[in-house]
Amino acid sequence: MNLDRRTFIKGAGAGTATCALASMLPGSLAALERTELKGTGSEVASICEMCSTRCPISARIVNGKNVSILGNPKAKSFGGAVCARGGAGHSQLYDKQRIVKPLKRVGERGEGNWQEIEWDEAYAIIADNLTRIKNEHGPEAVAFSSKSGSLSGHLFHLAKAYGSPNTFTHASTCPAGYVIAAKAMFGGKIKRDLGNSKYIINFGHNLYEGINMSETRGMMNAQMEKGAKLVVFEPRFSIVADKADEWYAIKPGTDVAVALAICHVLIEEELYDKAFIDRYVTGFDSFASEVKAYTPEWAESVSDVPAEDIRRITREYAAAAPHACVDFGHRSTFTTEEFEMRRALYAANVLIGNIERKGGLYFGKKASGYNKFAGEQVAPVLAKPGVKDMPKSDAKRIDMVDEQYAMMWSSGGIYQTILDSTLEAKPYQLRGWVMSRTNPMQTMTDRARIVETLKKLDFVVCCDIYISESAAYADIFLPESTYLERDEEIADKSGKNPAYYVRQKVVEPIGNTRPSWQIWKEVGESMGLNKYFPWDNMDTLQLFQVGSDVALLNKIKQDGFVSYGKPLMLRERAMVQNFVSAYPNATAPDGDGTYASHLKFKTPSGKIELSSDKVEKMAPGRGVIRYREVTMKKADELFFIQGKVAVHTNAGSQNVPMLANLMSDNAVWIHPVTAGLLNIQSGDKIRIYNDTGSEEGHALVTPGIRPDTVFAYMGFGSKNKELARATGRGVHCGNLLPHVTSPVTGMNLHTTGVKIEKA
Ligand SMILES: Nc1nc2c(c(=O)[nH]1)N[C@H]1C(S)=C(S)[C@@H](COP(=O)(O)OP(=O)(O)OC[C@H]3O[C@@H](n4cnc5c(=O)[nH]c(N)nc54)[C@H](O)[C@@H]3O)O[C@H]1N2
Ligand SMILES: Nc1nc2c(c(=O)[nH]1)N[C@H]1C(S)=C(S)[C@@H](COP(=O)(O)OP(=O)(O)OC[C@H]3O[C@@H](n4cnc5c(=O)[nH]c(N)nc54)[C@H](O)[C@@H]3O)O[C@H]1N2
Ligand code: SF4
Ligand SMILES: [Mo]
Repeated sequence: MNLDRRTFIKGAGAGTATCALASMLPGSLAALERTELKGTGSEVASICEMCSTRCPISARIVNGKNVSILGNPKAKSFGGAVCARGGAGHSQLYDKQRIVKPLKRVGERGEGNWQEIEWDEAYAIIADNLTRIKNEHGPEAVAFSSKSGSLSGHLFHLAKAYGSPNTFTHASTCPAGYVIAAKAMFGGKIKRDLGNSKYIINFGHNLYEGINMSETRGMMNAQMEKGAKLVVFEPRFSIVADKADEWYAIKPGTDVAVALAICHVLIEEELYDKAFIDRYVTGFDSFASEVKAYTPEWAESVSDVPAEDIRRITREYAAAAPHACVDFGHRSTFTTEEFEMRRALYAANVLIGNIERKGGLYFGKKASGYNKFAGEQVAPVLAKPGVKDMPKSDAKRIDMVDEQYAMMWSSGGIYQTILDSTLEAKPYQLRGWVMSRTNPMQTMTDRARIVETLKKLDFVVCCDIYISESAAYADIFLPESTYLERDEEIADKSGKNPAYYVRQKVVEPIGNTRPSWQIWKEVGESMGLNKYFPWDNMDTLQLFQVGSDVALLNKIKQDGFVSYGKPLMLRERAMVQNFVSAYPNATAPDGDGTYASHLKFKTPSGKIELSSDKVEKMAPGRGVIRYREVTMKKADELFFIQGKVAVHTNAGSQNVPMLANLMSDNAVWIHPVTAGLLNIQSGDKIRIYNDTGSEEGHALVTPGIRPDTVFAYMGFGSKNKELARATGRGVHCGNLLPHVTSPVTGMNLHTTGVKIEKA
């Protein structure tokens, strides 16, 4: 076969990102279509929730049944496509193992005995218990947690109405590292324009498996259509590594050394953008003096990446500037030095001045700011539903974010402190936990400690669509309607120009399920908190958002995804000119034809803070980005790292029939030399263990990993009996991860040490 690299990329990109459904699942889907496609069909535009990327979709319905899900063609950057998981939405929807009636636990927590009850009874039990805890211990004794999104908005509204400040999203298990680092340096979140990048340096952002449709497609297009070069630093041969021009098997946890060495070369060889630094950056001098020591030779000794390659790659990167980018990644938690790592990656972008340039980093252009530039109302500005005079809690949060993690947003919080508060009364005793769309047993750390926590609490409520491993320990289980059965608020999806989209009910709910907004409102009402829930239903909320502009609401619903204006990057002349010619009242461009003078940062100095006094005050010693050695494992252990797989979402999709059919197990990747020393062959049963836990699984012997490292896809090996297709299959990562919290970001750590032996 004569396949060149581009053909490979094309094949892989399609396989992971778009075509897995079409090419790999003909059996079940085709069968469904053959039997169902005879009736009248229609399409509903909505939003996927098979992962929290939340892509715009178009769902096909025949005879009242959802038969297929495609991307919404109106959302161009998503390419009108969904990934394999997005395409499997109806398999989740119609899964017979989904829970469609509220449940009450009978017997011990986690024993797996349940009794179906009516919603009213569930609400009454919840109201009794939450009211009792509030009266006896104060409302702060109950924690509320949910993956962020519409759901968390409604759950946290209930928390506020009830009086508890203790709300948590998945922040400290996923995005806090890169978001907090961006806050420190740029004053807020920043995006990457991979699609227009000519040179991409990637530190373990596995976009061809950890899929985000628009970014995955962006990177695919950059590589395939525009000839972008991709360099990947990754301890294992991931799919992104496979599709890269160059792959370096970096030692786990040493990315910050290589990133700082790149900065060192940029400064030492004067390859950085001096004019940009002078105009927009503060703290350059102290940064430059710190990185003097971080030579490529030093970085090689730390990371195993050859010094000469670091120098060459840096020169190539600088030559492609400003249309080049060091990808700052997504899931962090590789080491306790996440904050330094993400800041070092951002710094390598700042130095080449790629901010608000094509192929670099840019800020989202939401309606209000965009309209100001345009001098007219190009995009509608939506109202935010809210209630005045919500109760204010005087209690401290259990994670003490104000004192310890001042840059963490309070609705995010340090999730894992729920364990410390419950088990050690730190800083005070927690008594109840209401969780929704989250499965901490798998996705936090130290599963055994979470079991203890859930057993010790007075009262636990879980809202999910399956009895997840965590839900298995609930007292009351509330079955949410899946995303294909519920309406939600209009959501902002702005990129380089404003855009909105909306989740709409595709089919009527199966069984007796309800959407989150309704569940948490009704729980509130059952506790007598009616005045904090003045809206009737989702229609009322949507109408409020659009200021009763029914035509606008209908347009957003009809199209599913509505984009306004023209893409705008403030330092791209052609874009600014395009913008100005479209809007006669637009702000006048600068002398050079750009909006460069309007680029401001919401930091204390109004500039990019390469080094930061604010950070220094908050975390002494961290004002300037610095390398610190971290110990992630014992000398005789192997690094244990994890990642996403293209056909599953975290720990939430392993029971979905179509996806379970594609993959139901995670092998442990081991290098042949290591495997040889341990007398292990591919397929052998192995035990993987450390001081935190022990798991049994099987080995995949592959040269695609460093000899000192083992890898497993996360989310497998559930231990509860309710997830029949997923339970007991594979290695449970959360059972092997100790409970470690990183400074500044509050991230919990997902890399640790393990030993392996033949089972
Ligand atoms: N060891 C290890 N841990 C990790 C990671 C890792 O790579 N390794 N990755 C981390 C990352 S990046 C993240 S984002 C977190 C994610 O961790 P979590 O936030 O816990 O999310 P998920 O595992 O995606 O899914 C949580 C639950 O949502 C349920 N669910 C799905 N749809 C719905 C719905 O519509 N309504 C309701 N109520 N429930 C629903 C699923 O059944 C599942 O039980 O995990 C983190 N934890
Ligand atoms: N198919 C699919 N897509 C997803 C998800 C999913 O579960 N499935 N989840 C979504 C979510 S919530 C998120 S946050 C994103 C996450 O997307 P990514 O950030 O790409 O997340 P991961 O796959 O967890 O991890 C990244 C890679 O880092 C590597 N790695 C581990 N340790 C190190 C290290 O020290 N250095 C370097 N350089 N690399 C290391 C791992 O081998 C892994 O391949 O994906 C999203 N998209
Ligand atoms: S990346 Fe895939 S699963 Fe996630 S929202 Fe998009 S289509 Fe759905
Ligand atoms: Mo995530």
